[in-house]
Amino acid sequence: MIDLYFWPTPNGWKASIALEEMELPYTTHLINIGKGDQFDPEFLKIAPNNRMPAIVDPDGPDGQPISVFESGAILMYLARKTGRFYGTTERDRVAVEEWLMWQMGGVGPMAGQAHHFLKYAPQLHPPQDLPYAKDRYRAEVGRLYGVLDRRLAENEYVAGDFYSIADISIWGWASLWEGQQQVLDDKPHFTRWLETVSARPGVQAGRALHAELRGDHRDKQSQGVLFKR
Ligand SMILES: N[C@@H](CCC(=O)N[C@@H](CS)C(=O)NCC(=O)O)C(=O)O
Repeated sequence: MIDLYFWPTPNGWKASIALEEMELPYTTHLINIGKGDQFDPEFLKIAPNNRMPAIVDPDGPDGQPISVFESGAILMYLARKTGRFYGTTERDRVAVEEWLMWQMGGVGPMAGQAHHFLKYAPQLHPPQDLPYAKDRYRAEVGRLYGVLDRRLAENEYVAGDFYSIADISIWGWASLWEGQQQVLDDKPHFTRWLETVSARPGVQAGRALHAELRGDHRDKQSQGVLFKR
């Protein structure tokens, strides 16, 4: 059994979806980020950046336990462990890593800031309604989704004609496009891909994990822990 340290967010879904897709049994440990569980000294031993997700695999390399933090590293570790969703050739793997890094360095941070300035900051006390920041992150997410749409015009999946951990990494953030104030009318390939990936049973199971706990960080405790306000 792999131990999954999790809260239902786009970064958390990468790990839960990968475990479901790879049919790896796991035990879920909730890290309530609105209450500050990410700062628990025991959690910091496996995730020193005080962010979830993280995993502990008791059957790691050489049969010894291993802990992994950073969702991209978790995806790569699990894909190597199972030999699944990483393509089959060196060219495939390079493409998977290009798009996985594109997600980790681009879509995740930019969409995260878009959520912050479009949804969370205006709810703070006092409200932080910052038009420049809203415009900047909305536009950058739109630019990234345009890149994705053009890539998907020529490839069924993001790394090529095969489903991979790169798709898994992008899907959760992309599925929340409305909250990022995006339009998809001009992105038919993105829309087609979103529907295809959303229909996968492994994606649905990973997305459903503790979905009832999803919050909007409106309460004062969450705002204090997450935004230091
Ligand atoms: N680069 C990290 C980002 C993880 C991350 O930002 N997780 C958020 C939830 S989506 C978190 O744990 N936030 C807690 C906090 O901000 O204190 C990864 O991909 O694993």
